Amino acid sequence: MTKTDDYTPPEVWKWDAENGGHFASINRPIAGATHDKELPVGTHPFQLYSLATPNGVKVTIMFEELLALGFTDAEYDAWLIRIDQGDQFGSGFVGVNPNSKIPALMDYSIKTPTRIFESGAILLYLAEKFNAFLPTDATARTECLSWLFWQMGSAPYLGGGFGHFYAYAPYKMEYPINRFAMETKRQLDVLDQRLGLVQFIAGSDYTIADIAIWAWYGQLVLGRQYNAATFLDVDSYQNVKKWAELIDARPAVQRGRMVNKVSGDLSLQLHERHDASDFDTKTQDKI
Ligand SMILES: N[C@@H](CCC(=O)N[C@@H](CS)C(=O)NCC(=O)O)C(=O)O
Repeated sequence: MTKTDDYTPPEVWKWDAENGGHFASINRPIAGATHDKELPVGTHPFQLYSLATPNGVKVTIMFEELLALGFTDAEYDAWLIRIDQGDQFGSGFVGVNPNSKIPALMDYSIKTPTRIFESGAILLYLAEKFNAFLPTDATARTECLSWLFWQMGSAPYLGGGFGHFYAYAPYKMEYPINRFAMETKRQLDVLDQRLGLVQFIAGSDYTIADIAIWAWYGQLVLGRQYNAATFLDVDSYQNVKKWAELIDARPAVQRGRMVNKVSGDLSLQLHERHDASDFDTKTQDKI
């Protein structure tokens, strides 16, 4: 194994703002707003402040699925938060999510407008509010929530661990890449074994657990994350792959993926979403 042993931690860690890496310019060891900036508010009951990362698309997919089911009260405005430009540190955004991370949601449909942050909490909030994509039977509901929380606890090893060291760190380091590739593959095997037994993660129905897990692990096996499909041999997880393709084909998933997207094919980028017709008229190839 390649070993780099030229670093000895100092007695007390100090912030080195110039430490390189993909997110060096936005990472900092303190919380709170860096500047005053109010958030825009549109006309719909829900105001979403987000970006089409895996955590972001969980919520836009959920909204599009709810609207596809006919829940007109799930209409939403999706505003773009450019995390590479520090929008998550504006005072308005920090008011909705003190953790300064997308996605963040305001529900104005109730007497006391309510903020919801953390993508898993947002999925659960919407599922309970509309009584959809969450089983009502107690055992099935518990299974669904176990997998939802599994995703929330597991994905940081995939994103913050594997993805960071494989794709974003300023140079390649064998030890962390090995450690997090092993954990990511173990997690894929957990899913592959589960999906060998059931059609959807929580059982026979498509739920918020599928939406959350697909956003990370489904997109990983579809080759959309970190350019790592070959390295992780994602084709060896055939049950995950078939499930991922099934979900990928859902029209609401395809729409949800477009919202707040700022990279790739221009016809699939809808920077802001304020109306269902925006998908036909406001993608980046048309404006
Ligand atoms: N556990 C959080 C994670 C959210 C998260 O990490 N968001 C990232 C983008 S995927 C972000 O906003 N990063 C900006 C930053 O770290 O400053 C959730 O699921 O909502």
